[in-house]
Amino acid sequence: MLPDVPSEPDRRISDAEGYEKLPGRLVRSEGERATGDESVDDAYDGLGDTHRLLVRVFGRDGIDGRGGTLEATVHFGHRYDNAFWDGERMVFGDGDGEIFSGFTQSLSVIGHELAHGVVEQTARLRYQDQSGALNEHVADVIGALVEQYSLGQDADAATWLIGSGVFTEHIEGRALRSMLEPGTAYDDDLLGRDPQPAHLSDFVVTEADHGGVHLNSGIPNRAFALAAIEVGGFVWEHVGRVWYDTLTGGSLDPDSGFTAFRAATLAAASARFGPESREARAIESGWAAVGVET
Ligand code: ASN
Ligand code: ZN
Repeated sequence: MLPDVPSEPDRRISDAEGYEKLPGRLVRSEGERATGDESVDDAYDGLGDTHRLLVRVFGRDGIDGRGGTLEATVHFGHRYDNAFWDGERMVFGDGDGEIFSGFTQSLSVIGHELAHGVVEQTARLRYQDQSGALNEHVADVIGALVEQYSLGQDADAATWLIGSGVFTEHIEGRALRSMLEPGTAYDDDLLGRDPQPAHLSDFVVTEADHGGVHLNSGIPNRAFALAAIEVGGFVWEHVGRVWYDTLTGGSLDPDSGFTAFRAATLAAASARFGPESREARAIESGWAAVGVET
């Protein structure tokens, strides 16, 4: 049940002031006015947007579902080229100014990092191999949904990009990843070409990056985007809802791979919309299009 009065977030933004030391100095707590530091204020607003999606659409009060504080640190490290969830907080670097212009500029990145906290509290997908790619995938789904919900975009209007705005103008690229067209987000002299696979037959077997979790997430990402577009309308109302149900429904275990995850999404779609529903059929064809079948 959704609460009658949607609960408000409780945000705390800290500033690492260029050091790689956490949590940094607390610079903005809930209800305090904008600081004028763009990274601080973008993080504060992005956490608010993500909280709004979770509470209003999914009835979940924040990362832990109990209104716990949303903690973030900005200006982490010197020219630091990443953002991450450390198990307790979201952490954002400023970027080196040559490739990356900062990580709080993208709402989908903020939603992605917060989502890692939600996954840790729910399905606990192990951050290795296929379950790790699914962990990355679910974080991208929530990142994309936050952006779509905040902008009021339907499946066709959505960009399906994760991290647009994080590259400087020197880079030939649209974003970190494309959920709809994995492998096409960037093609740059310095960075090379976006290495994400878009089909199970191109699954990347590697020791690096916990078994290629940021690469192989392209496969479920595309299944999700295709299913969402096939249904049409606001994604958070149907396929997004099914994914949230899958995450919280208790049928996944930490080592679930693509096949088990597919089955869990189909069961969740049947439970919410019916086994012969448009939603269930679209999800089935989304998975088939990327080569994930029974
Ligand atoms: N930005 C990356 C992520 O959230 C950082 C990492 O690889 N841990 O997935
Ligand atoms: Zn991630």
